[in-house]
Amino acid sequence: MTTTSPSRGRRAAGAASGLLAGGAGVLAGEGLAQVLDVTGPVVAVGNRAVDLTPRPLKEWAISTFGQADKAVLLGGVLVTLVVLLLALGWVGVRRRLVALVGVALLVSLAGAAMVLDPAQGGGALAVAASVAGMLLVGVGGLAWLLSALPARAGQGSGLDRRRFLVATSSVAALGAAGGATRTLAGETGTGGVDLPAPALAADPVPDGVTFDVDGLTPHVTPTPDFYRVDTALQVPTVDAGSHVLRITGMVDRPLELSLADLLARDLVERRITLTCVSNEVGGDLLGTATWLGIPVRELLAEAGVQDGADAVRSVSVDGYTAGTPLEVLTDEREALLAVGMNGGPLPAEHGHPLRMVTPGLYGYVSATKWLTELEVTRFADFTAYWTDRGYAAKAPIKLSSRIDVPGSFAQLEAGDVTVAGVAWAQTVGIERVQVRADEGEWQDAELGVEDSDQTWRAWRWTWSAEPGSHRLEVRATDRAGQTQTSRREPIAPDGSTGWHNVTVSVS
Ligand SMILES: Nc1nc2c(c(=O)[nH]1)N[C@H]1C(S)=C(S)[C@@H](COP(=O)(O)O)O[C@H]1N2
Ligand SMILES: [Mo]
Repeated sequence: MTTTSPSRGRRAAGAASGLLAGGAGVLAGEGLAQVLDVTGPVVAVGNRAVDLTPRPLKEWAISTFGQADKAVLLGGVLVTLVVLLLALGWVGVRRRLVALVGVALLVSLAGAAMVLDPAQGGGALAVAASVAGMLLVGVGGLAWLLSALPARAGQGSGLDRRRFLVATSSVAALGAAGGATRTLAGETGTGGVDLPAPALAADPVPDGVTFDVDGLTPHVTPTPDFYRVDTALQVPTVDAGSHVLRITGMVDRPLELSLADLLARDLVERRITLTCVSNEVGGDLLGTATWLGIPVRELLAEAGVQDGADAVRSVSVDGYTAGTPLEVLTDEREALLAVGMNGGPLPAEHGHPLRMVTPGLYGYVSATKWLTELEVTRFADFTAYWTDRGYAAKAPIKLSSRIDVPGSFAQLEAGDVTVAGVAWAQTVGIERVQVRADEGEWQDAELGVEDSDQTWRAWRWTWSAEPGSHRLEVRATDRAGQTQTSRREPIAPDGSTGWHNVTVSVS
């Protein structure tokens, strides 16, 4: 009898072997990486994928999936991996070498991503050991499974089947051990920072800063509700005890400051509204927190900035970089290196243990989280993460306003309706907010008491609503006399413009 092509059953068993060995390999790599304290293969591959994603796709992902964009990306990476492993196992029934080389290539790719990961703290040896574990379990496991595959599905001798069973359960056990190690050892904290009381506490929030209106954004954003935007697939966990900030570049005296050195200084506390350049008109990628920190200009003065410098390049432990104009970091707006947020230490997602907070500039050029270095330099001499992707090098926050209530498509009853929201023009201040219905006359809204020109300002207006469908619009004027333009600009390259509007129906 001459065998032609392998039976479907054998092919399926081969595909399953590919998935099992590959999956076990990944888990073994994850477990080893966890124990050896290096970035694991899944996150490393995901991080490379984030960096390689073209900007339009990234923007589409953020606008379509919002804060879930990272979960979607990781899901995509995993689905691709599963499909490749099934295919390689299927092919491997006939061409074992092709399958083994294929899996080895996948492992090498993951290994390369691990080596290139900017957050890769652990040593080369630890990375090599994790990759070796993946190779051993992934490639070795697949070779064993394929060789133990019963000759014909359903027809193999009892011995054949037992051999295959031993192989599958051994490979599965190795994978399970890796997965369990990963899960059990995966809990890492960020604690260990005792923040001293500020030398200069924030002024109390003035009475009347906001209005008692359901749905109106609170003046200070609770930390759990504070928006988060960063390129890190896995929030970096930075050990506060050994963290060092370096001030380098065009300075007379380069500085190296531990967190303890920084905390020994006079800390100031201020409320500042942070804003993301990706905030669409009407969007919620902004928030106000009480930040505790050290004025950047004091540290720059100590380092002694040299003539000719016009920029500070900030660097994060995760490899992210940003460029901030030197003048902004040294003027009276007093940008901070923050160690605390809303009365507690910075949470990991918001940059623990140290980040920049710069009033008046979009976050991508001024709010680097997990900060490790400030390099005094010239804009002509470097580019940064987002400027490499087409965003502007200089990005002051644009004057803007938002209607919080009523929401879009709200169903209202005729009569007096409260319309309310926030407006912001950080470092300039809000002078006036106006609202109109159905392109009628602009009406002045009532403003909340100003906290400072570094925070947003609440507004409220009472509208006598009549039955029908209506469109409400808002626009703000800043203290420099500039009124928001109606022209709609996209978020790239330096922030959106246009008037926010909501359509409501009144019965
Ligand atoms: N290390 C690092 N810092 C970063 C970013 C980042 O991707 N990586 N994103 C910036 C952007 S675009 C914004 S808007 C702010 C957001 O800060 P938050 O996540 O604390 O709200 O962080 C900035 N700092
Ligand atoms: Mo941002």
